Amino acid sequence: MARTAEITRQTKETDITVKLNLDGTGEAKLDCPIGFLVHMLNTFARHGLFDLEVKARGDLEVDQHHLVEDIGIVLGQCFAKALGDKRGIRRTGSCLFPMDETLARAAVDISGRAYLVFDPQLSGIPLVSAGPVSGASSFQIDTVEDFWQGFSNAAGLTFHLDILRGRSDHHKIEALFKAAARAMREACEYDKRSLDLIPSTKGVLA
Ligand SMILES: [Mn+2]
Repeated sequence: MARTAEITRQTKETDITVKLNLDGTGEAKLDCPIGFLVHMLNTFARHGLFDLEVKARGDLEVDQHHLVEDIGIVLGQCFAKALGDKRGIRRTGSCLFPMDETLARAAVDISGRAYLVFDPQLSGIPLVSAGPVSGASSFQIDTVEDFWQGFSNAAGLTFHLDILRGRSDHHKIEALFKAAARAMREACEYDKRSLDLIPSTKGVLA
C-alpha cells in the first residue's frame, strides 16, 4: 500500500499544500518564497528519500515565523497521515551527520507523543542572501526551532536535535536537516522482521 499523504492548510496567515511519499526517491518540487527553507526542504527530501511537494504562501510582510512554522506543521501532519497505524515500521531512527566543521545529531521516536529537545547552537543572527537585509531575501534562523516544534507536534513524535560542535550557522541548520532526514527515513522504514506488528508493547502508537 502506498504510504502517501496530501494536506492543505489555510489560515489567515498562511496557505500551504504538502504532498509526501515516504517511499520515494528524494524528488522535491518546492514552491516557497523563502530561499533558504527551499534549500533545507530539498536536502530533507533527498537525504530521507522522500518525494516532497510544497506550495506555500504566507504573510512575509509580518516576518517569516508563521510560514516556516506552518510548513513544519503541515509536513508533520503528512507524516502522521502517511504512516497510518505505524504497523511494521522501525519506529526509531538516529543519525550523526558531519558537515565540514559542524557535527549534528538527530534521534527520533515515532511514539505518538510529541516532544522536541532542540539545541542548535545558533547565533540568532539572520542568514543573508543577495538583496536587502530583510524580508524573503534573508532567513530568520530562530524559526528553525519553530519548524521542528510544529513538525514534532503534528507528527506526534519525540525528536532530539542537537549540534555537538560547529561554527557556520548555515552548516549547523543544514546538518540538522540532513541528520533529521536520515533519522526519519530509518524510523519510517519497514522492519522486515516485524511487518505485521505495531512496534509497541501497548499494541498501539497514538
Ligand atoms: Mn547549503
